[in-house]
Amino acid sequence: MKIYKLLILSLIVLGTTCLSAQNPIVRNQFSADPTARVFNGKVYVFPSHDIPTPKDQKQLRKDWFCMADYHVFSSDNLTDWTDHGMIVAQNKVKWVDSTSYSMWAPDCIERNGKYYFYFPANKNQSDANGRKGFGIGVAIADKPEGPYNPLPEPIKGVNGIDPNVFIDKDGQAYLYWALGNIFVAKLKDNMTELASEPMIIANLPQKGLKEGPFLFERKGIYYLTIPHVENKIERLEYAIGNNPMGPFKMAGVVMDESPMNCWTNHQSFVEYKGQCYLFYHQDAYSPKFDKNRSICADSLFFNSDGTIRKVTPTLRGVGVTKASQKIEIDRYSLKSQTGSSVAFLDSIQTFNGWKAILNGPNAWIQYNTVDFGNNKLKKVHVKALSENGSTLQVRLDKADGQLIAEIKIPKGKSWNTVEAKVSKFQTGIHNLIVVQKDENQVEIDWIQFK
Ligand code: FUB
Repeated sequence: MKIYKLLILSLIVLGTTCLSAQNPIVRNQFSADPTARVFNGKVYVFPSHDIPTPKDQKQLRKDWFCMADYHVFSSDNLTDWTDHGMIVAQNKVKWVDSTSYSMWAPDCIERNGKYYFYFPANKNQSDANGRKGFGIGVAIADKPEGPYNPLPEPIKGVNGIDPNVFIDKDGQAYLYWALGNIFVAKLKDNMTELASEPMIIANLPQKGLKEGPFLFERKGIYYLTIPHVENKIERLEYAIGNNPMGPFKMAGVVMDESPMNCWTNHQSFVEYKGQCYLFYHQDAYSPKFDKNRSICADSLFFNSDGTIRKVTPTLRGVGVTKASQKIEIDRYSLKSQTGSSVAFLDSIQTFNGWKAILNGPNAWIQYNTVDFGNNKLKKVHVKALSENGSTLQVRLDKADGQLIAEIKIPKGKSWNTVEAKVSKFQTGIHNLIVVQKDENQVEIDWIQFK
């Protein structure tokens, strides 16, 4: 119980409640540009949906973004996500060029019981000013998961991508979007028309691409967050102000450039059950082609002066994992400096996920925040492979913490699910550590308690 108490204590000090889902959170398709919102007590994520370029679509660039529709996902524990299926598709919106595969970063907001889904896409006709390019459309639903009814025209007066909508405490709604600069305009109460002329937001970096605005307010401070190319690829930056239309002043970096070299990033911020989270994307399932991306979430903390503490992307992500679920320890929190690594189970079928590899005496890998519950779990199952056979120890809280099971992985060239006895069960939430006891390489897919 010690770690659990420590967790609670540190949360009290930070003034927040921390849950600590594995990244990436969508595991059966590519997903990018996540906008997370809390509706009716659940977190809903509205990402864009990357796909590999269909071979028969000769008009499309093979090295570019390819997106034909949107899905919405929800969770009430940030660990288990439900895909509610496709909500808007390019061939179902009257004004969208249905051969453009250009359904980029969306947003969704609730007003008076209606859900307004904003999305950019290429127009199939020029507007009154002779402009084609990207427009921003709205689809409306009675429930966050839809069905959504797309309006027949895009919003008049808006050319650009990456819509974001903010409703201030006085009820005024604002639409932000990007096209070289970051733009803002007031929205009418109907949420589908501009109520003011678009204005370029001043004082943002002049050099380097900026896009993907997301604005939120906390304790009277308005945070305008953007992906910006300061060097070679995008990083997440923010500016602060005391009005939703600015002026804003650049205030820092929320997340550095992707360690995996993913050229884009795209953010949203949400508070859920007292904890703030940053949703963003990387290219975890497609490390060689960064236009097929995957969304992630990590906890976010503020300093007492309102500045944002930089977020380091993790594999572990957020949420509590039940000990009775298959625990993918390759989404580790910590690992030994030597003898431990992670690799795809199948480098072609990357959605099969990853494996942890331990290769050295005392190599270990740690997965935090596992809930063992109150009822005694008697067995542990491990899916593992070891050509020469190996012994694993399962410990709690730290590499030399309480030993709860020892598992002998038999010699063999194929994967086995091996069962062992839990010798010392402990209730509550613990960090789980798997330690190798010999020098024979062992690969681990998952571990589960029964
Ligand atoms: O997903 C396509 C584009 O990449 C988005 O609209 C940008 O924000 C960037 O993430």
